[in-house]
Amino acid sequence: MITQENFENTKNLLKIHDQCHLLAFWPELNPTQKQTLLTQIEQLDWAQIDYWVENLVKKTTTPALPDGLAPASFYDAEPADTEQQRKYAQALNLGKELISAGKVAAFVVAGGQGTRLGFDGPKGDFRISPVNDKTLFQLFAETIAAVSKTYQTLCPWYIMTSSLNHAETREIFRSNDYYGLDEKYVFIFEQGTLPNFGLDGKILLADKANIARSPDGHGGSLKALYRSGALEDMKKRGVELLSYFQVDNPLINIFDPLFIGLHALDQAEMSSKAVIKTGPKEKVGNFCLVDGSLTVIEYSDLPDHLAEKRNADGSLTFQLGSIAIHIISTSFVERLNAKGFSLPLHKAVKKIPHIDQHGNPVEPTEPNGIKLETFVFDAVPLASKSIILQTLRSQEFAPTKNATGVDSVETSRQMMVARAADWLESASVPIRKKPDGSPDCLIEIAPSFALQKEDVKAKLDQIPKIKPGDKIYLA
Ligand code: UD2
Repeated sequence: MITQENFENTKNLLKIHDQCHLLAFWPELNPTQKQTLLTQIEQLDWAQIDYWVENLVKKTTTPALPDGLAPASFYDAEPADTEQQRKYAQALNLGKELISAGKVAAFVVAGGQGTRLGFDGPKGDFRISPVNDKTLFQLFAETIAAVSKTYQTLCPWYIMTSSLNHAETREIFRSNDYYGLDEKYVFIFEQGTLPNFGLDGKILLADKANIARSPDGHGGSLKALYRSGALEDMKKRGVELLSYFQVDNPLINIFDPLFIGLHALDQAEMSSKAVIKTGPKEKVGNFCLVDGSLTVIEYSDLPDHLAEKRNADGSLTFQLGSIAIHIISTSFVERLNAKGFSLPLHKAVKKIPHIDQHGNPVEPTEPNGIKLETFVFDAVPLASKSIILQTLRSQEFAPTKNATGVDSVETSRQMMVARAADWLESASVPIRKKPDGSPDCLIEIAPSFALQKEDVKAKLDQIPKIKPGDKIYLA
């Protein structure tokens, strides 16, 4: 129920923050719309909004990075010496034990849409696999099923969606019968949103009764896990570690016992996988030490002179790329939320549909407003301990970002075929190559057939002779 007092309080609040236009269409709204709008206004973080407007929305300069950035240290993909060999072996066993004990869950952030792919829907529903045309969601589900079978457990799967695709994602899972997984082990929850701003600092209206908002970034996952009840659900199940990954990476090794084990052995709170960057400006985050504290600096924020800086041997000084693969301890998420925390906001200038002061819809053709979002890797410096494990790009990172070109559907499929060929060749299965070195056939290895290279050797009797031009599906 809206009281006059209620309304007056809101009006005053808006006046103090110079956002009175949000009530411009009040007389035209019906009671339900009025209630909706008042609730939306009340729920905004008014303690922060003026700060955001002054320091982010209206600011055209980017904040300077601290001096003295140093490269971060990391665990090599292969152990460097015998001492490390022992540690990796111990970690591998511990990782396996933790997975078997049901203490590790899969966690995918899937709030993004397939817009850059030219695909109108949740990105997880994009068909990516090279032979059987499976969707990203299906590949992940099959991996989780195969891991559960191998480790004789049931691995839960947490899926974060956004306001853009929550209902649709739920329906995709329902209509695909949860891809054969037990529905009780699939927890789908929605991330939060943040208001959109005009370049003048005014909050935009989507229509006369609704504030324009957008998802709060994958960093929002750390709050959404808590608010949605997912964390509570994990506690009940005894889940202690989350294997965090992005929806666009079909090569993800969701349950990597070595990574899980190193994180646990070192008592880390949030750990990361890294690849050696392809070049100074590859579009991945950079692992850096800032005053001794591990921090990820997005490629767009790392100045050229640092991105280009090289060691005496010619390698990049900041060579470690963040590929958005993390192990996150549930106790860390709990600790952050229990005492209250906020991640820094990053701004993006975007085309944002809204209504103007006359109530007419505006469909911008040029960027006209600001979206704010948080990045999950900004939680790394908040962790009491954080490790990095290097991984091989060819085995684990094939982001599907664009329709064509770099990090595209095409490169992602090529990498899936190349990895499958590599796994077969490692078991001495001959594969003919084209002059450019890529396999002269299409191969898809389903997770049920092999989760890792070593699994292939045990199934040699199931592999047909592969001829150039073949399309082979191994399941
Ligand atoms: C991200 C990383 C980049 C690198 C790269 C690897 C950032 C800012 N950069 O690049 O450093 O690791 O990935 O592929 O993250 N998502 C949500 N909710 C949101 C926003 C995004 O769930 O509000 C999900 C999205 O569905 C996807 C992931 O987060 O799974 C990454 O989003 P992106 O594709 O926009 O990330 P990108 O390309 O900026």
